[in-house]
Amino acid sequence: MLRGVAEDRSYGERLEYSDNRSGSRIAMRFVLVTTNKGKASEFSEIFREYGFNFRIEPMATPEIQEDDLREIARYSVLYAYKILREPVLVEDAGLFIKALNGFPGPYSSYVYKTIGVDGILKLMEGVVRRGARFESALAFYSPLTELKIFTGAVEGRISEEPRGRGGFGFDPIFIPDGSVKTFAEMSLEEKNRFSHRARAARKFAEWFKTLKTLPPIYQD
Ligand code: ITT
Repeated sequence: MLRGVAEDRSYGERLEYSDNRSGSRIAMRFVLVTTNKGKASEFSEIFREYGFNFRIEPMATPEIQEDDLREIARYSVLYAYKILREPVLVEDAGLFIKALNGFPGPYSSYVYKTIGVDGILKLMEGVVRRGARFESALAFYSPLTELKIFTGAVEGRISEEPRGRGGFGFDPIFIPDGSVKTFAEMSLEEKNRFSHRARAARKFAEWFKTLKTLPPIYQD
């Protein structure tokens, strides 16, 4: 079985892995840059399935004003790379509500911190068509691979009231299509079966694992 290293300095978690076939450590590794612990847990769960060798760096990166999440992620990953000088992965995500013409979209982080879940529910008072979608844009940069972007999305609707205690951000008011639960009522594994982040993360992971046949991008 192939295993990897997940090293999380900031959140106090460290997992050791080795490649049982050769007994050697895997040299390919990357840094996941995020200040959001909820995101970090969701990514970790998926990357663990793939046995990736990564660590989490809670560094804040500037978020440029842009409508396109991919552009925001692209800017952030290059900013992070210039500081860390290691293969780096960042995500920009957002909630797009149809009745609000896509608001809060790229401004989700700011809107969550200011008006929050209750503010969104107020804006949605009396609104019958409650369709919404979460989007995720993942940007990876290493000198060997250059810049790569992976996206994921999940359609759903905004609930009438907040439900559930799990997850983070707008999870208590988002019900993905195919479920009656909000994301906050789901376990992490269950949310990962639906979420925008999990979809983008799996696309990245499927691509990243093919790099194992290329020269290592990072040596211990
Ligand atoms: P980093 O940039 O440090 O990764 P952040 O929380 O600022 O953390 P984003 O800019 O991608 O990350 O944040 C978008 C906001 O959208 C986030 O703070 C949440 O409020 C919301 N959001 C994104 N994905 C979400 C999810 O899976 N569940 C609930 N809310 C989410």
